[in-house]
Amino acid sequence: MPYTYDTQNIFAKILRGEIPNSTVMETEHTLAFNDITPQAPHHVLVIPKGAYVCYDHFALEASEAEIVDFTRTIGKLCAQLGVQPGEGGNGFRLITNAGEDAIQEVPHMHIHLVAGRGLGRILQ
Ligand code: DGP
Repeated sequence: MPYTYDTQNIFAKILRGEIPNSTVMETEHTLAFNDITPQAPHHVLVIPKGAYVCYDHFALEASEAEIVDFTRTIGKLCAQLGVQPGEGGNGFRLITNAGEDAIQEVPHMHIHLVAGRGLGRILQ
């Protein structure tokens, strides 16, 4: 199924600089900024700069350089926030919503990085 990217989605506007954001980290292919409605002391949205609708679109069609950059940026963010469980932090959770059933609100691929409080179980 072809992916149709809406260039007017809010994250596309953020990437074009049309809407302000609270940037936490920026690399060649990736932008990370604070969620406008934080659900935890740390709630960062990590997005590729490329026009990908959702996770599967990104995973299937992004270049290896984009995927590596994206993945490494999340690792660096965990280090910057001090939440790495192997390094004395208390841990974190990554969430990506894709499509209707998952209630994806913004149709530009993003991963929520949430940390800083007990997060409970999400799957039983
Ligand atoms: P999702 O349901 O996974 O598509 O979550 C979208 C998230 O985007 C939601 O947690 C709120 C956040 N969000 C929506 N609009 C804006 C915005 O203009 N700025 C920022 N920083 N976050 C936004």
